[in-house]
Amino acid sequence: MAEAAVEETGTAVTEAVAEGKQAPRLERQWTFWLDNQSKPKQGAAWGSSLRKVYTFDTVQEFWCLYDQIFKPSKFPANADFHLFKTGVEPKWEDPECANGGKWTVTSSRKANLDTMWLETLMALIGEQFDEVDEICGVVASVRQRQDKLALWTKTATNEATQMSIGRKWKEIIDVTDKISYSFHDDARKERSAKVRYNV
Ligand code: MGP
Repeated sequence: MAEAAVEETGTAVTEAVAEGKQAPRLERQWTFWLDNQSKPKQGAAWGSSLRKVYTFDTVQEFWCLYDQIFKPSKFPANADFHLFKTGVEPKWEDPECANGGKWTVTSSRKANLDTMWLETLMALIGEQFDEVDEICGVVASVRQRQDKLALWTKTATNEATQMSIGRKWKEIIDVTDKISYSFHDDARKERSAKVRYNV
């Protein structure tokens, strides 16, 4: 889907929701972001194509957005999708993420990525994690070789909390293979950050 179409759909969702009855509010606001690097500009800095797409706080808006835009399998390789708490930017530089890290799960089947992504989105907006203050958001990365999903959390050094989140996430996305946690701080220093925890 072209960027312009994403924008148009966002406007249509706003109008549809405005016309509708008062929808029940979610516990908090969430923001979808998109980084479409399928046609990267030469020499462009990381993040130059990262854009905030839509902020919502009702289930109604969530389903409109998910159905019409945010199915990772619809996108070409090298697109990243994000759902983050509103106010937190999906960057290591954000104060909420700066001392954080991420649990990562890989998927070699497109359909699988869509399913895990949707299960994770529903768990986040439905506040299913006990350590809710520790969650920053989730990123789906569409890649030629292997798609990825990463759950970003706030305090990387808090091993007990991260392990608990990792276990819960595996249940939610129905994964039995080991998943691994890396620190953003390590990723800043070297291209492939070492694994700090496994669950
Ligand atoms: P990545 O996309 O997190 O790694 O970072 P991945 O997914 O293993 O690689 P990919 O090739 O499949 O995308 C890739 C590179 O992007 C990093 O080495 C950084 O140079 C840059 N980068 C990624 N993130 C998330 C950030 C960020 O938050 N801030 C900055 N400054 N650079 C980043």
